[in-house]
Amino acid sequence: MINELSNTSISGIAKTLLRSKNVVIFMHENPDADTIGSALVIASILEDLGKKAYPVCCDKIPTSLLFMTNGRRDYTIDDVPSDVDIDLYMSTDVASKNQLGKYKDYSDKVQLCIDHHSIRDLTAKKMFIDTNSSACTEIIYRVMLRLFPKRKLSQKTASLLYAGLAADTGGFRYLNTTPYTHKVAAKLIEYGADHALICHELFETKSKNALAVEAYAQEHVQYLCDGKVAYVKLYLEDRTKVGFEDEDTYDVINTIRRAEGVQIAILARQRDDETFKISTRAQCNVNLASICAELGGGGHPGAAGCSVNKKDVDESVKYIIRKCGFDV
Ligand SMILES: [Mn+2]
Repeated sequence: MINELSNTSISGIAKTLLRSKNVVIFMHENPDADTIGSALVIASILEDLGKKAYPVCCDKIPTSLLFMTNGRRDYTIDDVPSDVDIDLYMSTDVASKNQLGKYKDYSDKVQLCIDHHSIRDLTAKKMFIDTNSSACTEIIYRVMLRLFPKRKLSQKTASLLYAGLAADTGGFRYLNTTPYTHKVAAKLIEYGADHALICHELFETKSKNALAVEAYAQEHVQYLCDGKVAYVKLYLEDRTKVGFEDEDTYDVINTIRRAEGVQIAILARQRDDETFKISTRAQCNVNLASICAELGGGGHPGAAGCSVNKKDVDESVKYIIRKCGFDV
């Protein structure tokens, strides 16, 4: 299903890329394999076409995903040489202006959004929003096919696209996985995507700090509403006490939602003196994206989040739980 905000097509994306010379591609904050894979493959398409491409992310690439970037940690706007005239700013996998983080002011400059999130406040002149795509890299694969119908994808490109697919479908387990996802994955393996290594890096390997914060979360999780809601709150001081960084908390929400009977999992993680980041997951039929959008966030129906003021965090969590149909 193409979102009603969409006003361009795969060939429209291809035309826009062909017309541009110097392109900035924004990834979202706390970058994941999908936004990284999408941006880097678009960049390599553009480079192949003799253009200049600058993938940009407001946050560092997490250690666990450095296998995708050959160890490169930073993709900042300062990488764009000052004498280069950017003629296209675009974004991949970015749903909201806030997800541009410190580059939020660039949101008005974005002329092309390629994404699979339906609820969004980042808009552009050209939008391709396909909520049926399991991952943004599934869309980028179609762009590649359009631009180079005869060419074999390189192993590197196939691996980057595969990483996005695998990550956003939880290893092809989530509801967003479609027959087409599997077809694309099969093609990417034919092109040499290193699927076993990618899945090992994405799902089987964790930093000791990540394991520590997950253990801490399991110890401190509260089961509310007859065990249907799992909720855990992490404070700034827990970082030094337990020993973890932001990037180590990526899987905490998945750890707490695995408890039997849990339908809604909520993580409230203090980001700084002022704000908490709330992440939510649902195993039942609710639309967390629209609930979180009411609080200024967004995401997918089953996985969404928002940032709230420190003083509002408890009320916001209660609001989300009630909106999901539970008494708290
Ligand atoms: Mn995605």
